Amino acid sequence: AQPTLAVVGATGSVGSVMLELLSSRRNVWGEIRLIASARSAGKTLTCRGERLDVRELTAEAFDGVDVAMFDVPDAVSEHWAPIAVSRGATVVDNSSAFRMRPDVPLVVPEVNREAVHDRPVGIVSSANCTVAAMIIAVSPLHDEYGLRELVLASYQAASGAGQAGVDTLHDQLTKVAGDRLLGGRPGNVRQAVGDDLGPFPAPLALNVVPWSGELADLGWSSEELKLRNESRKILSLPALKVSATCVRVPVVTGHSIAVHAVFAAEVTADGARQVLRNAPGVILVDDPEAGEFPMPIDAVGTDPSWVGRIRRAMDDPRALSFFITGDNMRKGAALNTVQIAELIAAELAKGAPA
Ligand code: 2RA
Repeated sequence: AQPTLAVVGATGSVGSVMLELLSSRRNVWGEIRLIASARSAGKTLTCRGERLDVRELTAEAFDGVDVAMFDVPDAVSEHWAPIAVSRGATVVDNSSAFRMRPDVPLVVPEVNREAVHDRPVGIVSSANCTVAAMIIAVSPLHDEYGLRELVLASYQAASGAGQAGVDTLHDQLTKVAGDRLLGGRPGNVRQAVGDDLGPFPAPLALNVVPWSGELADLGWSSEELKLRNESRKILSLPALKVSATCVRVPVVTGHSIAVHAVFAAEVTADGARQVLRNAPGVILVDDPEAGEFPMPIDAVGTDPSWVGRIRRAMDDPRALSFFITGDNMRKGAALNTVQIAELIAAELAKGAPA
């Protein structure tokens, strides 16, 4: 029989993308069980053309479940993932709760799919949305040229902060739209937006906010440390030098990252394009003269990382600069988690030890 899949957080914004993917990808699942918090339980959602009732998150909800995908806040994963494992499920967790634990693999299938099979506590973590988009392009270049350092600037969409982020951006844009000069007069965006900041520390409309996540050590944000720590773990490069600045931008969906990568070997832009042209999960869009760039408005709703603006550093033949955009709700969250779950389903189908 095909494995039973649970979707925990099914009513959330990432959860709904998971259901969409499960309905459009080749089906490898038997029963699909939708699970959510008590306040969201009882809703009925559609997946694979079936109307499914959303069940409340309880221990019993995991009885008979082979694989459980979680897209819930860190604290909820922290508490419930071990319970799901104790009821027999293998957990694929999209929160950051377990990502840096040495006994939990952190996986982006295009880069390190083999890590899925070594999961001593029955949990596999999916990577941060910005990391997932970036690492898919950086990894093949590392394989070819030997990565030594990453200097990153992210341009992260409002939907990375959930539905609240999207609603806040929409409300703020409504308030600032219409007055063509508003963005050009000091202080007026703050005045127009008022105190409706939602999940952001400052107004997002007509602005960029150089912050994502929570305050961490030495002035770094938690998001910037994720880009450093998760990249090191996924690439197995514990000494990789990473410096990231994570910025929220007034985009609904689509995270972008400007990358400066320093390698051991000399690189050329054409050589890098050749490597990326054949890389899994990458679309090369690199023709500035024709106005072709990786941009959120094109990447949204698609699976790959869109990569362009590839050029060799003017002052270092071992360094490349380039730009990446990916749909943070799909490959950044729902798709990466679904792909990992499918790898586990394939393992179960072969009768390997779950
Ligand atoms: C964000 N990467 O964009 C974080 C969580 N999705 O807010």
